[in-house]
Amino acid sequence: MRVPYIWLPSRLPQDRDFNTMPAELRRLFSRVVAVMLLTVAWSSASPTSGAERARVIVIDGQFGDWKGVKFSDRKGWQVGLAEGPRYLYLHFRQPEARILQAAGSDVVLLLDTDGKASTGKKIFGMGADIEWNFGSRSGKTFPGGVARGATPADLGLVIAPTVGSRRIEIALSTPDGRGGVPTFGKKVRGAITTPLGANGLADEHQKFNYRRGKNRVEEPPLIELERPEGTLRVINYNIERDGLFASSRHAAYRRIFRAIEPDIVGFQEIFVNPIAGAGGLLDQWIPLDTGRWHTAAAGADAGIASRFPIDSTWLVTPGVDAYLVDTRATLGTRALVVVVSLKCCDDPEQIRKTQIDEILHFWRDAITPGGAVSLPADTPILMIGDMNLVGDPTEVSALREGIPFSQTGGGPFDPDWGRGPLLDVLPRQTDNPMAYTWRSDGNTGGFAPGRLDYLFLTPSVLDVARAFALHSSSMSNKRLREHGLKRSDTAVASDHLPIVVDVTSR
Ligand SMILES: [Ca+2]
Ligand SMILES: [Ca+2]
Ligand SMILES: [Ca+2]
Repeated sequence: MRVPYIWLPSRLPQDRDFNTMPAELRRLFSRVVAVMLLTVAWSSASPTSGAERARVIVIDGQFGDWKGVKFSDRKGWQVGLAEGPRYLYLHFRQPEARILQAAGSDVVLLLDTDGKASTGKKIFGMGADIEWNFGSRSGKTFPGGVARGATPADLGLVIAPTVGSRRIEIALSTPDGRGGVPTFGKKVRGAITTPLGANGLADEHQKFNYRRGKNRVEEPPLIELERPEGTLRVINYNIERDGLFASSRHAAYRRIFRAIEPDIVGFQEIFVNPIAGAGGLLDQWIPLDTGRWHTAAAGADAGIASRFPIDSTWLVTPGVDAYLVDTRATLGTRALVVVVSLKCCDDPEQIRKTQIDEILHFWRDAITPGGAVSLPADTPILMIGDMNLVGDPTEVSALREGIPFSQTGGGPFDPDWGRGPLLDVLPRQTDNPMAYTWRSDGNTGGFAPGRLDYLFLTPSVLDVARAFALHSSSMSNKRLREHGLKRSDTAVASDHLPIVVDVTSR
């Protein structure tokens, strides 16, 4: 079991006041905002395009969906609530950025789910039925007035983003009276506070009230699993410590691969098995009309399987490979696929930053004449993988925008062939208003599901036709039947979900 989060100081660069930034930083900040707008535009346009736009909230670390939801506000804390058919959604803005699930983060959520002071823990004039400590990643419910330990899975708790942020959005399941989730009544009360002072909790706290039915939202439309005609389907799949090769998981993987039918698969966590073995399994499960699946790996961990020939392979840095795939049959050109497994968790964060710099060094070389590697201009590039981005949010922007941490490899550059930043595709689950890609119910660290896996691509030469994460547990029986899946399949296969993008050449 690897613990996927690390500790970082709570104050992060985005706390800086925009107006006091030096000009260079302001320029950088404007670029970040532009990219964020691009990402929001994509994520809000894709699920609703063509259909009447219903009000939806997606737990994806983007906050445009909360616009207009009323906030309580006291001493720099703001809280807003909404509810959908399956979840209660809560958004809060903190006085400063935090990595919420890191030891030393000191935010506690109290929720009086039935609005009755007579049930739950008596505190701040209410009866809190759920207490969740984000920093220690532990919680309690109070059935019959007795405290009982609760996990994120017990509560259906999902948190975004996984990187440090001032703004946080969470979801809690609302299946009244079922499982470990306390009953939700007509009125919900709560408080966000810190575990200091008397009572184990700070006197300074942000209280809030919510009347059920006030901010109702819909769930986003289902995303179809089929690959749109004429597109190239690229998926990323962290297979959890060679789990693809465990025969006990084969039936689940077979159903998943048959439901998704990828053209190219980027793998992570192939440690001891040969990548050719992955190709052999795909030959059994989703055989090609002619020939066999192509595979390549430059080292352990990352690897690729492809319907199309793989012309070149580079070891970018340990855990990161790049492959030139002959995708001329669908894209009209070859594509570079960078498969990434960044250092996780307890490892020093500097390792991950060094890996990011080495990726950017390779990238700049690849899109520039001379040096060790040079691609034909405007070659489509995808970067997919388990990024393990769980700390400093600038690790995401560094990759997307081409901003190395160290100046020794050169300064910032535009990774989309000199035209700007990469697109962060940000797929959400087909049948769930969530964008998490990692979920390990009962993990000893108490971590809530989170977004660890990413798909980035060069938007000036690639269009996205469809994108999603497959999470079988949140699909209806009808949908599971339609796609030949079993409810437990994605959880049996891996602690990561497969994430999918269908692209065409622009
Ligand atoms: Ca959101
Ligand atoms: Ca109560
Ligand atoms: Ca070059």
